[in-house]
Amino acid sequence: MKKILITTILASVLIAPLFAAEHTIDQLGRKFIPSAIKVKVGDTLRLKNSDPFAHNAYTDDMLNEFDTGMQSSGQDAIVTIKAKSNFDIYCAIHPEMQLKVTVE
Ligand SMILES: [Cu+2]
Repeated sequence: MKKILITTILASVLIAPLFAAEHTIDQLGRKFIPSAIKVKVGDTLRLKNSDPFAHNAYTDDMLNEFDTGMQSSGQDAIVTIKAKSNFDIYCAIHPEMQLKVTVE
């Protein structure tokens, strides 16, 4: 039983990246574009910054916690979806910015 479980975990860790998708989100005009996204565990979010000033994306979600730190204009930040949990991403500099993430 333990062997099957380990094999299953190993298989999902090894195979998951093959099916992982990258979703591009722009930060433009103090908005996340799009403002809502559906993703799967293992997918990555590429957060672009097309504004001429910095952003700092983060979430407080316990399972997917991250903080990109100060992200300069033109820089990309990559975030990997770690767990099934619906959460919001905010910008530490612009409180009005919000991105709804649904993990299917
Ligand atoms: Cu911002």
